[in-house]
Amino acid sequence: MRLRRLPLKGALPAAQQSRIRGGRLVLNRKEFAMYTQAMDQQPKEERERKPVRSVEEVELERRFDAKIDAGDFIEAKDWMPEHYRKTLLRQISQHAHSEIVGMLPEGNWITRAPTLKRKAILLAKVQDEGGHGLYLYAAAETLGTSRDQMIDALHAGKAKYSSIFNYPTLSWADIGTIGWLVDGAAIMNQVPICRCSYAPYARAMIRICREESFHQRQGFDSLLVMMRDGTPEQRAMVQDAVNRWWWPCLMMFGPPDDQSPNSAQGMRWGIKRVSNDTLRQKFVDATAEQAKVLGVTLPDPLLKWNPEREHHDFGPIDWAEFWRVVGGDGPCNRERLAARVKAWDDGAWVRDAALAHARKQVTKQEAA
Ligand code: FAQ
Repeated sequence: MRLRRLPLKGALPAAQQSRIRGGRLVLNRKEFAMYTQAMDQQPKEERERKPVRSVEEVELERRFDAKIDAGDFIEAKDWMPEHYRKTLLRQISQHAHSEIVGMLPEGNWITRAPTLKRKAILLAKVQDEGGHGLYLYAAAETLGTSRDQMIDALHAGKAKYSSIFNYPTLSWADIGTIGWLVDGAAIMNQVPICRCSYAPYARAMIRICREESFHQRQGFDSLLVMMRDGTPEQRAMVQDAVNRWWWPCLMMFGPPDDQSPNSAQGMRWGIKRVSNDTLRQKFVDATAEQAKVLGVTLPDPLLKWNPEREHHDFGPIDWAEFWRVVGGDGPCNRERLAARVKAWDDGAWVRDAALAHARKQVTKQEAA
């Protein structure tokens, strides 16, 4: 078995640190690849061995299940099954990473916004995304993984973030389109998470969804102005942006239900309230009507209202493209990660200064 040696002691989860030998961590290749995907740190044999559960643990699990069935919330201090904790950690950390990587495509346009008003709106929006990342990292930390560990995993390319942020922003119309479609898809997915069984995540989502609504509205408004009052070139720019973003937005909801390995358990535990396909369909139905108001065409010749289903039918999604992007080979994966790592490194002096200031305050207080 091939081993990887990593001199990373302080930056790894406790379960991994316990296997540090002589100051170096020894992981087999598979464990290394799985780091943060499911936060599974034990060797395979240990994971597969049926755990011997105490009577007390069985009772705790019974009470936990009863709470879930009754629709009660689980708080950070409550007992929870290890798999529930890991599932939440996986989803919340991916969500947090999506928010801060999501700042990058729009951040590129802050200096090029066409008016002072649009610049102020975009600045506020990008700052909001940073704030969402913070609420979500804080919620994930309540599950026992530090923000540093999550950020390390992101920067090492081992943690997922939403596929959508690996597409380029080529024109100003992309910024309006991200607001309308990307934030629109994000809200559709996130409103049900306000009722997630894990209370710290649900609480964070309530505030995030309020802010996302403003993001969606500002995007729609920006596109509407260009479509109503713009030149033919500006209208063509909007149509081009919509053509490029439509299909990747449908992919944001995740794989089809019958190919979604995490859905069944996520639904059972009330982490996920509505399925990937149901949310995708709701999004298509809502945006098809909004597109008419805007005067843009959605790039799908098969998109059509189906009176029997009372939903829009739509064309096949290119899932090979989705998995390619999720696997790290999208148009901008490398660029996004490099920009994130650079921002982190460039900001080291701010973190150092904040820590030095905090230390000074403590010394002053102790001396007083
Ligand atoms: N991209 O079994 P499922 C935003 C992965 S925030 C990449 O269906 P699950 C705000 C999935 O993780 C956007 N990977 O998984 C904003 C899993 O891999 P794993 C982010 C994806 O968890 C706007 C595998 O595929 N929102 O946009 C994607 O039950 C504008 C199998 O999938 C959230 O994170 C994807 N699109 O359902 C910011 C919401 N889809 O972990 C800036 C919270 C799936 O087993 C500007 N998350 N995968 O290795 C969720 O609701 C769920 O995690 C889903 C996936 C629905 C994303």
